Amino acid sequence: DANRSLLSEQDAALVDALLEEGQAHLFAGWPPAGEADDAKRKLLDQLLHLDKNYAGGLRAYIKNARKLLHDSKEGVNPFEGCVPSVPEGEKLDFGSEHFRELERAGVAAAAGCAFVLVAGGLGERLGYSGIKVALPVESASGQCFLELYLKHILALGAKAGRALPLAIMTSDDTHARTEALLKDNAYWGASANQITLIKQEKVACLSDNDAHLALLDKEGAFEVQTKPHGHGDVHMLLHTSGLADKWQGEGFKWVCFFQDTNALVFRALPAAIGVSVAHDYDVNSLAVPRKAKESIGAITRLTHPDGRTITINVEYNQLDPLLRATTNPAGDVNDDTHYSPFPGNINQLVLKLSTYTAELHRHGGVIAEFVNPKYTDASKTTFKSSTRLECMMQDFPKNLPEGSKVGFTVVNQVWAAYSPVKNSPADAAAKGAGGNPSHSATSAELDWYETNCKMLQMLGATVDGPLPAQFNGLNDLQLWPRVTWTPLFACCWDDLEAKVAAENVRIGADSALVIEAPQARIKSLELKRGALIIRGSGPAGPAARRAARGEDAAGAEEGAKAGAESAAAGGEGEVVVEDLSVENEGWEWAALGPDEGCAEEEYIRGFRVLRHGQKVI
Ligand code: UGB
Repeated sequence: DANRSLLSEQDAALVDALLEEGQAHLFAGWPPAGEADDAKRKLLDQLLHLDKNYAGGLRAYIKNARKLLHDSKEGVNPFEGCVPSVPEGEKLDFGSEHFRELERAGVAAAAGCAFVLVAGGLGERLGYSGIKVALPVESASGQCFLELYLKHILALGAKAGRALPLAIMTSDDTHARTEALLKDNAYWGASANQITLIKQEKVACLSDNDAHLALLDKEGAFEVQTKPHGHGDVHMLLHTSGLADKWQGEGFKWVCFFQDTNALVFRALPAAIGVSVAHDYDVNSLAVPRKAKESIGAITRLTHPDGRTITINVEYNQLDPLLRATTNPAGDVNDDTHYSPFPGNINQLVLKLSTYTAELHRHGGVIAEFVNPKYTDASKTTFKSSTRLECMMQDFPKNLPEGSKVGFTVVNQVWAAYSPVKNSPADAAAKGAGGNPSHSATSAELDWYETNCKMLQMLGATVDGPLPAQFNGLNDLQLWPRVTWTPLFACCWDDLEAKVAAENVRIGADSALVIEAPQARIKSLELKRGALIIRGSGPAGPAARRAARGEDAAGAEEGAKAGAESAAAGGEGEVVVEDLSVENEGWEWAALGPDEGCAEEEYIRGFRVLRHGQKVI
């Protein structure tokens, strides 16, 4: 009461609401008006901000927290009475005729797709200080994740004759750097209004089971502790920003979600869109075979006691106890395929936009929150440190009405669909040693080359290799020829087949092929050994820019000459490679020595690329 004079009408309404919710401790340490008023103002502003950024405001947050904390204390099992089973879904072989038919349908349907990238997380687990979307996908071309994603969307948009929208969810940790990356690269040719950044806010921390908001223990400051709310925020933001409604108004039919560092997403996503179209799915999750106990969620069918069923992601730490308590005393174990029978969720979702917007209007986009306090002891009365509510984007189907069509699409070849960059070198080596995918910058780069090489092989090219390799303590790696191309050159199987006469292509094991020219056509090529960059007449990509700056051993001039000799001009901007044989010193993927100084991007891969010579066309 000694501070009432400081409060505006808006402040007073919020303070009263908080007092009613038992939050008097927030103001208990306030000296009378006139003392520390700036610090008090800061707290009020922070509370107003937290209030504004949660559907239903802080009051709703506290009420939700109280309920979830109570359930957690009482040990309420979120799956009580549910029986898990392996759901039926579409299982696809990458590159099969069926896959390609679905991909064709998906590419056609992409004219009605909006895309959402969740990129609010920092690479703390990875040991990288930058934003993850700025990481190079691979060292051959140097393209970063954001560039790769955007160019895929541009390529699909070019086929559709329409600019396809992309929303990127950022956080305070990633927002400014994501914006700068886009601007510095002139959006890689996209228009600025095609891309919308939506920033997620942190939520208030809770110090006890009564959902008291946790104050920072900082001398002279009145401030609430905050932590991230999780990638599930994306749904609320697409609602409150009006984007989902806008897309629907513009006639878009599907919205596709993906995460920050899976370069292979667009190798599988168009086929998944095709599956959504074929089954008219409200929700379709992309999945891959999953090793038992691997730390990715499992797509599971849950049957409730009343017979209702739901197909949903069950997090890896919940699946094992659920199986033990119900259908399998051995828990989460591999079957005779050497994989868990439950497919792995890779957080790439295709949602039907009309269903999605209807749901957002129903619940404001706040979905299936959970709380995970670390208690000091079995009485579950105190926490080791403050906790907060969290949410995950893949929990969206939990709120869907009965009868909704929820399916999933498994790509049987993990190497073609999922290879994210998540783990530090040490964690990756431990995972690799345990027989699990390492999900590191090393594996992600090598898997990218493998997928591209195998695509060319499946189309009839002769691709030698792979060579054995060891980087960052990961043994038994396979280093395929370093083949990479921009999505503007080929964003689907049909593109690749049309542009590369694969039966006339031979690629030696110790070689690199970088295709940056959207209009390249390869009629016949023998890349015996060494590096070949095909850049065409468009804006240079990173590899060609590097060569042009003379940063590689053989500069652009030599390359340009060689290119003029061997490449005939086709249509506008077209580069036709015919009867070209290449052999040069090439590029070496050299393992880093112990304590060798290097860039962070190299450190997390365990190698650096030594460029001894190349041909540039
Ligand atoms: N992300 C945000 O944008 N905001 C956040 O607050 C948090 C994350 P993680 P996670 O695919 O391997 C998920 O941290 O959450 C973005 C599934 O739960 O890499 O540990 C972040 O930038 C799990 O079931 O993943 O695990 C990134 O783009 C499994 O499928 C994305 O969210 C696992 O992903 C994922 O964040 C997986």
